[in-house]
Amino acid sequence: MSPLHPTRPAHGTGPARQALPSRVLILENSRSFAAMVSDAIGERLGLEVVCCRSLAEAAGALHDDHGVFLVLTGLVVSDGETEQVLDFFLGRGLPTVVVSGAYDEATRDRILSRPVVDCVLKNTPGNIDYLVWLVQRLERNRRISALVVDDSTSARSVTSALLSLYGFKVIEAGSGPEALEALAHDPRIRLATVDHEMPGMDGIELVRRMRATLPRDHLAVVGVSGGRDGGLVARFLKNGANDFLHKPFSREEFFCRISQNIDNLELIGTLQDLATRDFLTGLPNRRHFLDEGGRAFEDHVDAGAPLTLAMLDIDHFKHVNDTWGHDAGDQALKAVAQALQAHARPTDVLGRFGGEEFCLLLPSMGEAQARAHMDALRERIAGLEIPVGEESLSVTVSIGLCPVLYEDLHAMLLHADRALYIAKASGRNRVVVDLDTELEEA
Ligand code: GH3
Ligand code: MG
Ligand code: MG
Ligand code: MG
Repeated sequence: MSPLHPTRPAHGTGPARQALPSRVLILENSRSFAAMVSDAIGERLGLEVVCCRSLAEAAGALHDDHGVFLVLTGLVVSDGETEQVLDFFLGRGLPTVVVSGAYDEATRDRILSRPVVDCVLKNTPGNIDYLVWLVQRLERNRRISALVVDDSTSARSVTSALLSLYGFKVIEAGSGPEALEALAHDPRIRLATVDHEMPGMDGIELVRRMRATLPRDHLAVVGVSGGRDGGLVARFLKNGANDFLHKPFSREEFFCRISQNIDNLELIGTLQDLATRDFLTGLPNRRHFLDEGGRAFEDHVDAGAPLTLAMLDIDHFKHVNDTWGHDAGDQALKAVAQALQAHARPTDVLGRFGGEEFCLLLPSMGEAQARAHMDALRERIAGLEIPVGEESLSVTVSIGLCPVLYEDLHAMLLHADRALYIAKASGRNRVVVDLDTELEEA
């Protein structure tokens, strides 16, 4: 694998969310508008909102450790107007979005001459949706690194300042080779703006090289140029750029383009998740398990390392559904999936194999170790109290193990299934290891 290829973070594991401030402050003298925005943000994004009606109140809310990462503010409150309001928040270094009922051109220009994130018009159709989107975008940007590639120091700092304003962590590179070096070392870079006119390696060549290792679903690339060469945009796009910006660009155009590209990247991630995850439990689905498991199998064959496959099946699950109802059955499946996930080591490959069947592939574990590891899981699952209304239900699982690397993963699955069948037949709620014998012809 090329050294440039990033190690992809596992699904759902990002930098810790709780480490970042997560409150939104709204300064607004209309109680009804503030309540509408605050409810929408709270309900749809699960973020805490602090509503204030004056600068004095806002000052009170912004005590030490206030946890506010974003301000949405009107321009007129009882103790201040436009300039005082902007000075108040910008002076405290808080990312600020202005939400106001009306702007004349001059006011709007005056506001945009200050480093505010955006100007939003109040009381227009769709504006609440836009604000919710904006808050979510700015909240998420904080976990994304952006790379600015430009040989001009001044152009680089303008773009960097904008990206920082929108919450991204920014990394700068003054040339193509520097950019490739940065990408090789930081898999969190998900966005790059690339100037075309650079000495040595030009922007198009750089994009081509980036794409050799970084596909579109990992890195969004926006080409930038001040040139007027009509064919340039097409060449950027054909060589792998997602989008293009002509210099000089307006701040608002820049923000829209960047956000759209990041949104797309996330959308692809979500779609990939839908294709590889089981909807009910969030575990990898059968197909994904077979793909990942197949790879792990090959690695272990090559390395001559031990590998054990475990197949789990919930006991008398039909009876659980019949007694408690299908919804309670679903809750039980989720609880078992959670226990599995919590019990698995980071290197284990797991998946929901079918209805109430799960698989776990245990790298570097031979028979004895795997048996102990799976027996502990069996006990853990038997100890679960799964709430159903006022009551709770419990379930047990039977587990079949195949500790031998047969010709492929499929063969290991057949052997684990045979052991599972024996576990069921001999009383359930137990772990059985497959005998190292030929399978009988079905
Ligand atoms: P055994 O101990 O022999 O495994 O008995 P069992 O009842 O668990 O096995 P059986 O294969 O007869 O029944 C499996 C049941 O799992 C039947 C099916 O309705 C239920 N099931 C499969 N998928 C789901 C699901 O997503 N949600 C719920 N609630 N039930 C499911
Ligand atoms: Mg240049
Ligand atoms: Mg079954
Ligand atoms: Mg079953």
